[in-house]
Amino acid sequence: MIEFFFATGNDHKIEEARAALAPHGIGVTKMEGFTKLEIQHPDLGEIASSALALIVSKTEKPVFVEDSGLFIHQLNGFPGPYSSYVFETLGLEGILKLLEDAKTRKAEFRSSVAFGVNGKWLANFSSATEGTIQSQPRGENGFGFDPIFVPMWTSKTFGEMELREKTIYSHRAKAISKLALWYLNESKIDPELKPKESIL
Ligand code: ITT
Repeated sequence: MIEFFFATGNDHKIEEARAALAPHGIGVTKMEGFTKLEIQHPDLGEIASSALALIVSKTEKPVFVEDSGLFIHQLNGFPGPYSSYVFETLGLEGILKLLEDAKTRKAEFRSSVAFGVNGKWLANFSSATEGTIQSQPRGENGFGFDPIFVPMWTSKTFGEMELREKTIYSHRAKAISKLALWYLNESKIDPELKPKESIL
């Protein structure tokens, strides 16, 4: 069984990554003893790549980081890359207040995953999930903005979904699945993708 290491401080992300990678036969271990340094940048891909660069300099294991955010149309993409900070400061109520007279409640979650092995960054994968922001929070599941976000083609918030259902729609699950498909194909032809420690 292939095992990827996920450098994150968010245990919900670990659970979501496990659900997304299990169908591909890939397990997920939380990477301990690292610091995920996040630069300020409008592009999640840049944030993920620079965080990964530091981590791959310290391990040869197959490892990834994921950066994500909620981009609200009415607020010109705010909070975007600042989502974690805005969730901690304004919270759900603060965001709902900003949208009280909104002309549109459209929003999207974006995710960018950066992956490396044998001490090198190798690739980035991105995905997005469009939806709408509700006027009241609903549901106890998940984390962050889950109780106010309804993905397109459903009526449930992410907060009302079980993990398996969120995995169908989730920006993170889609980006991580792209990583899995790429890795499984490329590692057949490129020995550089196999962890050296597993070959020795
Ligand atoms: P790590 O950086 O340690 O991986 P984090 O939670 O700080 O964990 P981010 O820096 O990527 O992750 O912050 C993204 C924030 O965006 C996150 O804290 C949530 O507030 C929000 N967010 C991202 N994806 C979400 C999701 O699937 N459901 C709800 N909120 C989400």
